[in-house]
Amino acid sequence: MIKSRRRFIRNSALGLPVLSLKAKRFRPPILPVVVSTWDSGTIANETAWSALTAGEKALDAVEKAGIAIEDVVSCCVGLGGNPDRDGFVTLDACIMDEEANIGSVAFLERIKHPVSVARKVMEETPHVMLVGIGAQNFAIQQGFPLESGELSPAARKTYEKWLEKSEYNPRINIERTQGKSKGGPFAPSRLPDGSFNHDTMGTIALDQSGNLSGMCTTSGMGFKMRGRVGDSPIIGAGLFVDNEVGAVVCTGQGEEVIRVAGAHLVVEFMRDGLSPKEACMKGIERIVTRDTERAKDFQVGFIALSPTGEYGAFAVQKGFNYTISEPDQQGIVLDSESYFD
Ligand code: SD4
Repeated sequence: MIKSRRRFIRNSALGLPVLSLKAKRFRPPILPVVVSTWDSGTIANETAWSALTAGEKALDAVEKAGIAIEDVVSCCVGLGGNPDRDGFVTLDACIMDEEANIGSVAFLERIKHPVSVARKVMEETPHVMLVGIGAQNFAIQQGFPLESGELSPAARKTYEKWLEKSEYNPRINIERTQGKSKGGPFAPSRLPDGSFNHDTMGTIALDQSGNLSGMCTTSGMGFKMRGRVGDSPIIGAGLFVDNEVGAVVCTGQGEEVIRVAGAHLVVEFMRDGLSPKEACMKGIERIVTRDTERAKDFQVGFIALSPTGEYGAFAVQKGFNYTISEPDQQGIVLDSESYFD
């Protein structure tokens, strides 16, 4: 009784119809569904979609999506990514399943598949997060090969260019995602299929049994300080899954996402009855309205998926897109709406 009264008050305060939660619960689910950040998410989605339609669990599908994108030499995910300002590539990743099992690695070097190491942390250790040399040692013990640590030719070139000025400027990153940047340290790299590659890869999936899981994998912001960790490996910031409510993953300036525990925040808005897109929009509003002037200088994008297969996205700046696959259509890239034009 008290519980439902609280919900009534909360929903009324949001100006939402109180029955919306109930109504949403009866929407027939669309299964399976996979949603990934960016247009480079087509590779992740394709891989996850094959797994989901073969009847695999959402957890397996999102891990396979992460592996697929980590295999691609890109500026922002995996060992081909841009290095930190000392010239080392450091990787962050996490994974979460329908039972709130979680695993995460941060500041991991010379290991090709951080998403799989994160899953091993989840399944083989009593902990939820390993970092740095400890994470690397654990990965080696688990049979992951220690890679050379050489920068990819593209990252080497970009790093040498960056060293000329040694500037750390997230603003350039925004211009790049808006297609304005003509080059420089954050210039986009291309994937083998010719499409532009972008940032952090986050994938959330709903499997044929109606269960949700998600993963996030990244080399973090290029030219970050050595030791810097962003939102991507932090459960509740870069990724959050509540099987009854929804799954959310994000990309962009990690510091701003961590400040508001972004992915968890958006899931909680969904718990209050908002649709995935409305919840993403409210999450972005929360980030922007802390300091609207400063928000003009960074990008954050959320994607969200509900247990009934409804999805949505919202970003601070325009230029964010995401890839969806569902029974009627696969590998479709959608442009997100944004707070700023
Ligand atoms: C980070 N969120 O390390 C990641 C990077 C990213 O767009 O998504 N860039 O903060």
